[in-house]
Amino acid sequence: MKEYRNGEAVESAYAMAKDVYAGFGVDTGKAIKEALGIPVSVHCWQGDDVTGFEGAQGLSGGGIIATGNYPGKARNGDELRADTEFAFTLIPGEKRYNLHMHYAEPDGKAVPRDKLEPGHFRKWMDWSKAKKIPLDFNSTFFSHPLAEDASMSSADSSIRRFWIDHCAAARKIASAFGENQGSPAVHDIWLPDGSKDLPADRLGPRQRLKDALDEVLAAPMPQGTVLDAVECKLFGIGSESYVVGSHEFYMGYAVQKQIYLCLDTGHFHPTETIADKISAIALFVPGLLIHFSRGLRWDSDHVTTYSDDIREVCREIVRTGVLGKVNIALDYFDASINRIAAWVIGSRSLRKAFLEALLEPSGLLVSAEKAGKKHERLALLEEFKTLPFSAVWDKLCLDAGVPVGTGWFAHVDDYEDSVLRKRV
Ligand code: RNT
Ligand code: ZN
Repeated sequence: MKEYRNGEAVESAYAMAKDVYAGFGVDTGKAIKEALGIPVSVHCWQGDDVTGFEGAQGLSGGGIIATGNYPGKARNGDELRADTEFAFTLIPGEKRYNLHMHYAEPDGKAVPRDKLEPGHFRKWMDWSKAKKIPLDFNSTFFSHPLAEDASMSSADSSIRRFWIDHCAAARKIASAFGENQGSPAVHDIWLPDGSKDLPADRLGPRQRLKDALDEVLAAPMPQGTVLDAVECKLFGIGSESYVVGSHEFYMGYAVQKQIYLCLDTGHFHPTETIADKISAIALFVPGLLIHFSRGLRWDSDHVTTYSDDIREVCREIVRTGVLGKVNIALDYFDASINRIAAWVIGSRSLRKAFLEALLEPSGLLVSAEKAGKKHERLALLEEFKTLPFSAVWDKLCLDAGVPVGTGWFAHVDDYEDSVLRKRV
């Protein structure tokens, strides 16, 4: 497909758009800069359908599923890093990279997940340093024989011990990332423990999970190296009736421990949006981690798009003024389409939503609200929907040195032909 917007066309459309926004008191240049500066943690697991490097055939268990068999998934660290680097050339703005414990590279040895150490992530850390891409991290409580029933909430003390040690080991690795990059790495704890049918005992597993988390978090970590986060979920496949780590559980826990709460946009009731939760929770926790995803019927992990839902979350983060205490991450996995394109679509859509939020003349909304002119507030919201936003977005891409509009398609096609299709 030929991209019709060249540099000149982008600049002239932008010049007009800039004037329109200036009329509303908005500095488009400042908004572009700010939008480009928001670090987005891109998830490694879209590159290989959450398979990891432990020799598994694919993602298994945990109530999450990657469907599809598009050719060319990354099969090892070198391929995943190469695919990521290529995807990053098409994604504007600051980026981080989010790893999972099962992406360790222990040099052909099979090291159990409770025995992994920072050295097993040496290649990732060297890459991170060389490319100046800060890393984030996740314990991996799925795709493992010991996680078939439950992990840190298990009634079996030896299984619980394994996963507590795993989580503590992951936290040390995250801390090593933090040392390596000179700024904290987020360590997110999500586990799938729950029950398909109505449980008789809802308290026991929650008590055990709380005790397990207490033990993991009790280990002191070097100051400023790791940000602990806990991620809730309403339900998953196989945990329709009960999830141990529910929203109330982790919200209570994060507030009590003063750690980060992770809200995944796909982890709530389909009509429930997390936009309204930001300001409420921000008052009680040191920070939030947002997993930008797209829930669709039973699935919480479709490719993130520029949807009303996501736009509202971004607006709310910006309006509330909490960008500084919110870590932004992507979380989805689609194996049915070109995986690089999936990264590019989700990442671009998210930054687009942040740019739009930063361009909102929100001062006018607040003034209308304060003056009791609610009709005007509503009318302004309607007016803002048709501001010449796309011209500013194109300019952001131009400034960032990434293809404008559909200009990235051809690059992905080339990479698919020359690299991905050769992986058999
Ligand atoms: C699952 C959670 C979790 C995972 C990743 C792979 O529902 O959203 O964040 O997607 O850890
Ligand atoms: Zn998530």
